Amino acid sequence: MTDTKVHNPQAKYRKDYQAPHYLITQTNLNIDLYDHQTVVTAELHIHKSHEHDLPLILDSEVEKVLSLSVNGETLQTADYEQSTGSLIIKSLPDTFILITTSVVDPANNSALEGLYKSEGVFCTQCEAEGFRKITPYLDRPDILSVFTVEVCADQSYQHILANGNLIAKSLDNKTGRVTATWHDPFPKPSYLFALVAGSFDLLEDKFVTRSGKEIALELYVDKGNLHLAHHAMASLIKSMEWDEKVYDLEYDLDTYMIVAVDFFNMGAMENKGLNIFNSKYVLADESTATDADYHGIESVIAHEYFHNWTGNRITCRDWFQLSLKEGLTVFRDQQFSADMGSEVIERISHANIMRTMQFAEDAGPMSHPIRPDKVIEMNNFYTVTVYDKGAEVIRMLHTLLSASGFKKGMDLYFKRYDGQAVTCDDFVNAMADANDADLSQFQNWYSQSGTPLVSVKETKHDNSLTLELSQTVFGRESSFKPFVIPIKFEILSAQTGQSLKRGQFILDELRQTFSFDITEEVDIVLFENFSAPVKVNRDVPLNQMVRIINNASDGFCRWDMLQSLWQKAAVSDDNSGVRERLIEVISDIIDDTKLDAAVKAEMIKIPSFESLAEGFDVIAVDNILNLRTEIAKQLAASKFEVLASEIDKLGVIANGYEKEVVANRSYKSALLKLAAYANTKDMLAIIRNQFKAANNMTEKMACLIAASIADTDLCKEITEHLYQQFTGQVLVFDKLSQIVATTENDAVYQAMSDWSTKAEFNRANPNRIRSLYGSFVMRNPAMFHSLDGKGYAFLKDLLIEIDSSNSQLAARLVDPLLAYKRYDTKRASLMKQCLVDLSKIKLSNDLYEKVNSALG
Ligand code: B3K
Ligand code: ZN
Repeated sequence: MTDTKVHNPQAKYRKDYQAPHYLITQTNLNIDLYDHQTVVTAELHIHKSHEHDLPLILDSEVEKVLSLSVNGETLQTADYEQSTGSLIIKSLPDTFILITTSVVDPANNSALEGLYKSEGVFCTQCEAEGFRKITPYLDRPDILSVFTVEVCADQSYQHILANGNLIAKSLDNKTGRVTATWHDPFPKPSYLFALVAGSFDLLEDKFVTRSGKEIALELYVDKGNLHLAHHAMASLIKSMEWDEKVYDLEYDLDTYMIVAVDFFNMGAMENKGLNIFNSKYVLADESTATDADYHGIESVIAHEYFHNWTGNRITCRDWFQLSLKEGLTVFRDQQFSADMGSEVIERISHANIMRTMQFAEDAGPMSHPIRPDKVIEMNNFYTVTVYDKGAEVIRMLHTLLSASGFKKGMDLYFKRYDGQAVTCDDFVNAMADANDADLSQFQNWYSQSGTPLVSVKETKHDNSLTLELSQTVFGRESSFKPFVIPIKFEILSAQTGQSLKRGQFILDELRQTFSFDITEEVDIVLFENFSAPVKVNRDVPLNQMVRIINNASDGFCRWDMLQSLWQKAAVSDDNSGVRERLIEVISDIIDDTKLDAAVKAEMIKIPSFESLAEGFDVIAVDNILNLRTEIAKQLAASKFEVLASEIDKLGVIANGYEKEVVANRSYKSALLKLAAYANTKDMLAIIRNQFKAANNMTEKMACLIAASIADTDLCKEITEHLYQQFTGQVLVFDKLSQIVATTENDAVYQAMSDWSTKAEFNRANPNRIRSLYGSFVMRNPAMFHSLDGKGYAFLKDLLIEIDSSNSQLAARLVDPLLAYKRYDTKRASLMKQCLVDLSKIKLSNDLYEKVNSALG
């Protein structure tokens, strides 16, 4: 079975939603697992939702349907119709039991959607529309059914798991096959169905809920990896505690299971009671995982856990409402991470995601509202817009209604809709009703795509400061409806730097004026804590920028104004003096001994190519690349002594994942990376010594990254050293792949080709492809955008290879080509040609939708 679908994909529209004509109250499955011939028997208890004579149209993408019966009577082939993607049965009674028997081929399922087998493990991924690949069904999220599932497999599979509670397990001695029966008492949509059969090591713990119920926690990992599961388990327990404390939400089943698998298209999946995780988001210890990995695990474990209420207990009516569960759950996991670590660092990282990825998506051909109106392939809409902008929209509600108002809204949402499949409107209405607020205009965030641009003009009079604000959306100036934009602000004395006032106001008209009674010269800080996902057009004089960088109370805003200064340097003439000023400011930051280590690390980082590109209408690739290296080199040369002594002072940092040591490692990594631009003998010696002394992966990777900047040979030497030390450990291999793929010269192609012959590199595994080739296309702008077009052609060939086996993966990797219109004519035409070439071959729905929207 491949994922390649017929080539006339039909779009679905949100406006066409119809309530289901049939409902399935009970779903009893028998799944007889075999590598190529798994037989799935589904007993579905169905009734009509109202009186009608309409046919039952099941979604069906199984290999083969063997038999069908209605109320015990076998259907003849004339009684039903099979067309692409569906199975249609006519003339049905009001209530009936439908039994279907069909066959699937898990071992040949390289798309990793539906039921698949990889490396000895059977597992499933059903969201969004994968269940129809397992059995014919009404595969839509508003069909909620109680599932009982019998899974039969050879007794060599030690663990046979499905959602809910294990109610029976037996072995047939004659056949050597085990049958495990699972029952999930909570009605659920098919996308939350899961099954796993394999042999694992099991880490067990327990959690006692606030009301005294004991929950068994079970974490299944590949044999030999038990020692890598403790951080994930600790993260789960923290998540359970946090959701009780902050939202009064307790877990509802008796067991919470997490299984880590190596072959997975994304991060993880929140199946009811049985989360399936990409092993990257479970396995970690200090010697193999970095602090970033630890953070990723903690936040993904939390995210999937939080879905139990925001997603599973209350789910989406249709897939256009995806942000109902994803935006809200991302917001909740962001709150959790901020509580576990640092709010400022979290906001910096989310603002970076919004600016480098979401604003870019919104400026490109796949731009869509957080609640899309039109979809061809649903898998294409698990986007930074639906997830991250969706979370920013929820955050604005939290800001507008206050933390306690937001909590009241959440309480009402759970009270009203528990056990139902609902819409984004339902969510906003619960927020409005609980607070007696009118949120009708706020809904514009759900219906309109594009990044709002807020222009700010400030005028100082004797006794007042006036801000004239306006909002617009590029390309839709005359047709968009104004957004409700909360603006958190601070007013600083220009002379003393002291904070005079902090608060928030709301921009909700096209143009609005706000005045403050102020007599002295002041600096106004806007969008504290990134209070709205907008671009800001504001001409801040250099001196004022610097004062804000030095004095703003909000660490996020100090960082933010520094990013604006970088942007200004990127677009200004070399002789404008902006670069010199930027260097001065960063030098002062480097010298500042009072700054918090984690924030300081963020402030001395050279912004990514993508974040500087965000300020350009036509992205000036070479200018941006040059600016980054030039400034870094000048800073490294002029501040080398200080950087080196700071690295030295930090010394050997204690291991552990406590906030303070993580901050120190982050600071040290940033120092090493910046100092590496000095590529002097002294620096090479520092990298060598630091590498030798490092006793955790965070510091080792920091040295490797520094070496990749400073010296090719040293980089190769450290890569080889780590490869030898961790041979066979694929998660470490992936880190090294990223370094190989970001080599900034033509040797990168040979290096990637050599690297891909290593035993660890399995082309069927999405993690391997993403770490090597994904890093090349997303993190190596110098080579990907090289003017000879080689980078683009490389990606095109890769997409052709991957699309027929794993279309979801291909559709993720194509993104950098879609934005061709934002590049200079030479690059744009090379990129476009690749898309044109792709459009001429038979593509999956996933890739078809993206390529065509870009060319259309
Ligand atoms: N809900 C899943 C993502 C499913 C992606 C389908 N292509 C994980 C998450 O957001 O928690
Ligand atoms: Zn999610």
